[in-house]
Amino acid sequence: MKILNSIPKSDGFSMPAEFSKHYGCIMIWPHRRDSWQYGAYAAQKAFTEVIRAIAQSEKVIVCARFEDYNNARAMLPDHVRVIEMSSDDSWARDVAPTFVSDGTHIRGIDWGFNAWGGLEDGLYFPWNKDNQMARKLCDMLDVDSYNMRDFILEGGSVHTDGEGTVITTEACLLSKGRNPRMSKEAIEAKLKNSLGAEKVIWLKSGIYHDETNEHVDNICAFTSPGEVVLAWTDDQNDPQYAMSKSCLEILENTLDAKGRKLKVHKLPLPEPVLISREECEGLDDMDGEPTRTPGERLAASYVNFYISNGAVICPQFRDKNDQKALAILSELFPDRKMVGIYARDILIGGGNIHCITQQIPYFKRTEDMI
Ligand code: KQY
Repeated sequence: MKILNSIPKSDGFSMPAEFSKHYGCIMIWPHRRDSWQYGAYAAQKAFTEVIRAIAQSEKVIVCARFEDYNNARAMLPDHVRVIEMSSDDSWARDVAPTFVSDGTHIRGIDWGFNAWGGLEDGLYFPWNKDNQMARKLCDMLDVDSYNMRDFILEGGSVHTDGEGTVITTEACLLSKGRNPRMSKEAIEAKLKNSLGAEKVIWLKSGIYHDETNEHVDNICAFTSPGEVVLAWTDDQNDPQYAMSKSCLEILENTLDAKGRKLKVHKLPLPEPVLISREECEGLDDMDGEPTRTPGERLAASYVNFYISNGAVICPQFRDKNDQKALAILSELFPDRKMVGIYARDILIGGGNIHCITQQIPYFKRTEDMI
């Protein structure tokens, strides 16, 4: 594995869309007791359901800490690979590499990770184990790794159509805790050069009360080139209404890199999901501040789905819109199975199914690889 200081776009590499063919998926076994209630047992069950669903159509590699290896190995099917790796928490989308491809080979981008805002408004300290994961995973896969640790970015803050367009949010990428000395123009140039893109669409905001400073992967996602889903509510009294409406206006009035007008499909939101007192009591206090308070609204959204080779794995909230969301997605992904997974125990941690997964694009393995 080489550590590269060149620019992916100049090297002919770009980020493929999530809906193109995968080699597999990386996930991390949940363990952190201030993220996952009651010792993370319920989260481990929910992660296992997600892993099983993804593993039906692609390889899944699960990183587990030394302390968790035996339990993870026992809970997961044989065809899921479990490897020992240190981590601070379990958000593979944000700490595993963002993979880029030249059509034959892949390389991983190793962004700087500071727990969604560092000492400014980050969510835990320290985060050094998470920050090392991308490079270690490239080493494990024997793919070269771009050293971009001087630029703070999480995978959940960008989506691409694989045809030159990237979508992100200003609320996240221009936040004070990430790259405060960079202008919007400089950040846009960095995204284009790293992800091999021509156009960046900047949404203003994401999902209300999303503690990542509103990652794009909870509000908007590409379903095919030129088509996106947008998390939506018709309730004008909900603070989410103005946020989603502003995204809609931007998406409807921007052309993508290929000059197409985007087709926007509204994906309804569930009723607000509030954390209960009992759930809060199951969260350890590790830094003198409670992670959550009873009645707090969680950032629930059906947009936080994962597209595997054979299925779309979508969070469910036991809400009246669960079936509606699956029906809309099944129209947009006619060749994939829809799998709904009850995801409250993932949501309590602060993200959802997309946030705990990172796809590895399809590539040809050479013989001397492990
Ligand atoms: O990508 C995400 N949504 C991760 C959120 C992490 C929250 C930590 N409690």
